[in-house]
Amino acid sequence: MKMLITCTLALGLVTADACAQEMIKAWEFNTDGDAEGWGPTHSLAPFTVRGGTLRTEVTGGDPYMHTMSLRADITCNDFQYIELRMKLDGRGTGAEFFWASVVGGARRGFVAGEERSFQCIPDGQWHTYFVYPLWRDKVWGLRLDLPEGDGTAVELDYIRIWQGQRVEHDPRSPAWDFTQSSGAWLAVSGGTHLTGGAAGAETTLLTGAVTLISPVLDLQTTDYRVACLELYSTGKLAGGLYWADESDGSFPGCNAVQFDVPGGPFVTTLQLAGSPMWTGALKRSGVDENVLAAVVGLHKAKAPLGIVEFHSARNHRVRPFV
Ligand SMILES: [Ca+2]
Repeated sequence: MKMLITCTLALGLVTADACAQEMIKAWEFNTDGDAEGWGPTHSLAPFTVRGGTLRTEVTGGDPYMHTMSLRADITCNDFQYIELRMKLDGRGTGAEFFWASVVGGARRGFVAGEERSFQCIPDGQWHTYFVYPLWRDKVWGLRLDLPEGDGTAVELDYIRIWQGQRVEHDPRSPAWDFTQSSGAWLAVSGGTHLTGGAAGAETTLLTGAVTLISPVLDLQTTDYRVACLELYSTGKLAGGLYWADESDGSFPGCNAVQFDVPGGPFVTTLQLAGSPMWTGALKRSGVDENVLAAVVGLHKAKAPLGIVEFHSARNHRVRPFV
C-alpha cells in the first residue's frame, strides 16, 4: 500500500502529455467461459474463466499459456508495454512474456531471444506488473510463462498491451536531461513507468528488482572511460550498470559493473576502460536495482549532474550523460 501511494505522488509530477497513451489490445476475461483466444499450452490445468478472471494451476515443469488472437499485427516500438494484473499463490517468482514475430512477411513462432522476464510476488494478493518487451518489427502472438512449482494457483484479471508515450532521443547523444522527460529510458520490468519530473526521472519498485534500460544508442565504448552514476533511493540497493553491443534489450551478464547504494543520495564513478568487456559498439545501456520496497529517483541535482556520466578518453571530461 505504501508503495502505491508513493507511486501516485510520483505520477502527479508529470505533465498530462507524458501520460498520453493508447490501448492496443486487451484480454479482460470478463465473460464466463471465454478465454478470449488464450490456451493452456503447457503444464496448466484447469483453465477457467469465471467471475471476471481466468484461473489456472501449474501441473508440471515449464508452465505457459499463449494466444495468437492479436488479430492485427502490432507494429513494434520501444514504448509499447504489457500490463498484467495477477494473483499468484506459490513459491516461484520468475515469469516471462514471449512474443511471436513476423519475419520477412512470414509468421514465426516463439523463439529464444524474443522474451522479457519479470519478477512476480507469489503472496496470494493482487499485483499489477508492467513489462516493456522492446520487441521489433511486427508481432502476432503472445505467450506468458508462469513461475514453476506444482500446485501454484494463478488468477488473471486482465492482460493489456498499451502504446505508451513516445520519447525521442538522438542515438548519437550520450546526454539526457531527466528534468525534461524520461530521456527515453524505460523501467522495462519491476517498477512503475519511469517518468520525468522537476526532481528527475523516477520509478517505484513494484517487485524485488527493477531494470532501467536506455534508448538505442550509436556510440563507441572506446570514446569513454568511466560512468558516473547519480541517483536517490529511499532504501538500500544492490545495482549494476550493464551495456550491450546489440540493441535488442538483452545484456550479457559479464558486461556489467556492480555497485551498492546505501540509501539516500548516491553518486559513484564506475571504471569502464580497462575492462576486457568494454569494447566495440555501445547500443544500449541498462541499470538494474535489487531491493524491496524502495523508491529510486534518478536526479538531476545541482552538481554533479547525471544518472550515468561518460567521460571522454581524450580529455577526461566531456559529454556527460545529463
Ligand atoms: Ca477481468
